[in-house]
Amino acid sequence: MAPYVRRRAPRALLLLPTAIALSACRPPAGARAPRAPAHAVIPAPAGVRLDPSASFDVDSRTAVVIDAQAGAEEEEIARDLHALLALTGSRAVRRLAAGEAPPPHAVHLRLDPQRTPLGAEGYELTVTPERVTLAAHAPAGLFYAVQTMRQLLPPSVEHRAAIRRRLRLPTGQIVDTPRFPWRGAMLDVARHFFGPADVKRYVDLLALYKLNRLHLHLADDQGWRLEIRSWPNLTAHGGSTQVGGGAGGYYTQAEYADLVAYARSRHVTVVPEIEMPGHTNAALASYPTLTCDGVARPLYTGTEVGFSTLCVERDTVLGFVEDVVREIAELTPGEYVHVGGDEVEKLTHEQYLRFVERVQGIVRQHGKQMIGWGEIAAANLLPSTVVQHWKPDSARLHAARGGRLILSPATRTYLDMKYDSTTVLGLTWAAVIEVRDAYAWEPAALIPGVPERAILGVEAPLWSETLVRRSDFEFMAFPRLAAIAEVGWSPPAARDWQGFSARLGAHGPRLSALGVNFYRSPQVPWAR
Ligand code: TNX
Repeated sequence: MAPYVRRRAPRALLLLPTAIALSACRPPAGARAPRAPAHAVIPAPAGVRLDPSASFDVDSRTAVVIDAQAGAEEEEIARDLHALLALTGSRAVRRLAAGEAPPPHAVHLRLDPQRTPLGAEGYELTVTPERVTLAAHAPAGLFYAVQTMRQLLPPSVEHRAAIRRRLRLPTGQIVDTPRFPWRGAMLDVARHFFGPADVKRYVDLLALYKLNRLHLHLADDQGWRLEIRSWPNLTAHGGSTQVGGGAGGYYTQAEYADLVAYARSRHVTVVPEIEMPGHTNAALASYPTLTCDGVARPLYTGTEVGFSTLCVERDTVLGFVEDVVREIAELTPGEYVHVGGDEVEKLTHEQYLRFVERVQGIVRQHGKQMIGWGEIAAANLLPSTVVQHWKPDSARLHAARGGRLILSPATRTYLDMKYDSTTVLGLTWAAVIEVRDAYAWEPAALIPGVPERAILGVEAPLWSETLVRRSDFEFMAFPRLAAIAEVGWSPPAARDWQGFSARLGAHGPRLSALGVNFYRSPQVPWAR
């Protein structure tokens, strides 16, 4: 039996919602080793009933089946599940004939048009000893049902070469929908550049925790990382270095499109960000026409902020913004374009607000919704524009006008903050953030006067001034990103630190099997 499945428990307890079922597993006061939780699913599902005294065993008889009328997305999800289970008896996903019932030992994936309460991302997972049924109203829900099933299986499911790999699922039912539609992670590929393979790997890990937005910070003072065909020097020159003076790099449009498609197949929407009018030194180094004095700036490899700005009143600058937004909008199927807008120190407030409003118009003309950091809320924004809160600032103004916020409080969600004073990587300007700090906060109580309905969701930014390699950013992201994922997905009644830390402890072997370089926080009872 999997180490994290409680061996024997009174049935009645297992029929309660997650929080109650988990609190029943809390160790008595004074006990040292916490008992294994009833399950180790992160984020905690909204409703769980499990009976681990019986199980569905994956073996040579197991087949993955889809309905006769299943579409391409369902089939792809089923194929991924088939690959995860490394089924030996059946070579492929089987499509049922019209009206055919799923055979015994089947794992059956089905979209059900009747199940509207499950919404765009909810699912129902039902396990009996004979069959597993994953049902959803939409493909993303089926995808998340698979992620939950994966986490109910032992960590060896993450490595097909594991010896004595015995895939067993506890019986029961999970019915689950997310609290917020926006559950994001941001990766700064501008300060240090990370190639497409590293980013894809991050997407895979986001999907495991049901995160659905990857915000890519594509341009900053130190580098411009996305090819813009009408302004080729942005990447040719502006992409040629990074913090510390390394070689930098950039994504061609084909690489970016491939990344977007890869993320999409994992139900992650890529949100591109081009910072403006500040944080633009790489652009100012590439094109002197973007500066007020007509002199190109030198490339910059330090970590100061606030010193650069586009010359916002020049026509060439608005033409530049228009070209960049147009090319990005064409490449990006998602609804959003992020334009930064933070930490502008070299313009008057009036110049800044006027520029933000003009950029909003350009983004809208290209059919996208604008997102910007908290500072933009002082401008005259459309309610459809989204403001990303990161420090106590003007974001609440936007909620007051009916707009929505993404919550990224730096003291809770900034994955570039150190875990404690001994962490080698990262910064400390906002806080040191242990795993419990990242977990134990309530979005609807964060900003006085900003109610739940004004909150689109949560996002964890990972700035890369001190992060050079993939293993660096994984160490800062994990396990705190799992905490943020639960803040964004789980209903408040299903959340508590004791339960979360016990479940997180069981993810240690899973993250190790996936090869993730994660921080072994002393706050977490890691499974061995
Ligand atoms: C603030 S958060 C910034 C970034 C830095 C980060 C470092 C925000 C909108 N701006 O430019 O990289 O702090 O933690």
